[in-house]
Amino acid sequence: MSKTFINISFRLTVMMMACAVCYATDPIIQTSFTADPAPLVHDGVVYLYTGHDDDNAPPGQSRFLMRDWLCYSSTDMVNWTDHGAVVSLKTFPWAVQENDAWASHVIKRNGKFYFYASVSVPGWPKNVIAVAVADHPLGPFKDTLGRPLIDKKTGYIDPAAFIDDDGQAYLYWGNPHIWYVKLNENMISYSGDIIQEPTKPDNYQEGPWVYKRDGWYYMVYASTCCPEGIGYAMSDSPTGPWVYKGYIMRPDRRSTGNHPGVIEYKGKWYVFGFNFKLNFALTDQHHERRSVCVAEIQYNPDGTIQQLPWWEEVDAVKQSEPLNPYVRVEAETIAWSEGMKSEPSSAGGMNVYPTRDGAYIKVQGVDFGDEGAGAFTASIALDTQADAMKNTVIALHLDNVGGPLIGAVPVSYSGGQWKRETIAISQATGVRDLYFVFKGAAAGNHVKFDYWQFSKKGDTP
Ligand code: FUB
Repeated sequence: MSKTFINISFRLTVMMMACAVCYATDPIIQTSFTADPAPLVHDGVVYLYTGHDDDNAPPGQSRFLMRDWLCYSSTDMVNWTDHGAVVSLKTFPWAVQENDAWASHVIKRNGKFYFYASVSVPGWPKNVIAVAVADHPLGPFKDTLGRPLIDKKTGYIDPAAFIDDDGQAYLYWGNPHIWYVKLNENMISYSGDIIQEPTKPDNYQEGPWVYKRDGWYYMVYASTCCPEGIGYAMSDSPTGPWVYKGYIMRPDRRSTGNHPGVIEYKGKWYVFGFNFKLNFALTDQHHERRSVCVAEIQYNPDGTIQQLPWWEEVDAVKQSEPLNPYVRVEAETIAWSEGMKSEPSSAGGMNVYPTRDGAYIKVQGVDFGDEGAGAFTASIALDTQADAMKNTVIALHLDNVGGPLIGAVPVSYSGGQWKRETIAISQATGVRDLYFVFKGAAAGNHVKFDYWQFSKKGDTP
């Protein structure tokens, strides 16, 4: 055996064992179909608001089925905790209730969180912009106006707010034109005329996202319908003129849309968008069942942005810090999953459940430390005494779905009530990817998993 082969093989083994390079996998949410990402950084946490394409969205382009908006959070950019629907059409009782919960944007000001979204009202044109307010990024969000903030006119979709350094806030929106207005300090009213931006950048289609970096204003947007890429323009003012600078991501036939959102988090910049990878893993028919993706972006010295390849080819995002397993972790904290769904938990927050035997969750870059874990506790529930479920376990594997087994939690009948199960653990040290594999779980929604926590060797669970 050659020395080179031994070295490569050793390096690969070390990477797998120690998770030397911990990556996210696009799309970043697999338990629901998500679209129109609107990330917000608050108190060291990324809150990712998304549109929600219903699993039953009918086949065909532009046949959206959207009734609420979801939220996920992360502190490492690869493990995302599911908070479920934080706003729904019910928040706006004056809006059409069956559909059209389109793109949203959340911004904070003076301790409050302002949620702007496209909804529809009866008649044509139908799109308007609603606003709701909360004291916390996860809500509850309340419709304080009881009517649209921006009323009917063609193209009133895809709101995005921006607050300049001088405190002036702006709301942008529109397809196929860009509109903007100056928001008042209360963020739920505006002053002056609604202006149609005269310097609409090349390829602009929809989904504007405005931010400022190093004195430059950036407008990032879904471009070139259809398919959509992500284009961007720069300006020395929040009201333009906007100068087109090119693509952050070129359009690709694999996706009709690509509505973007951009943030800076822990010193790195990220662009979010979406693809149809999960839909096309299920069927070759187009359904409006989209999935949010993320990639890191790099700036050139002149402030322009380096182009990225399409989502399926883009470099995976690096985990910004390892996950601590010695505190309570919500089971709906996921880097990647297959066959899993989430739902509101009877204990508050969300829980997850497997929809089939072999369904699994990957939690990336878990730091067990040098001494390692001695025990594992999970809050689980089972609501059936069916023979088929008698031997169900949650098997804990490291590194990959069939990697070293460090323990298996028996899932026993609890009448559907939450029950804590603790098992002994061995051989979990260092930074490793952790897999929860549901073995013996029958189809349906019977095994529920709410949260988990490891105890260090020698500590009482
Ligand atoms: O999600 C519904 C619509 O599709 C959004 O408002 C647009 O930006 C496009 O992504």
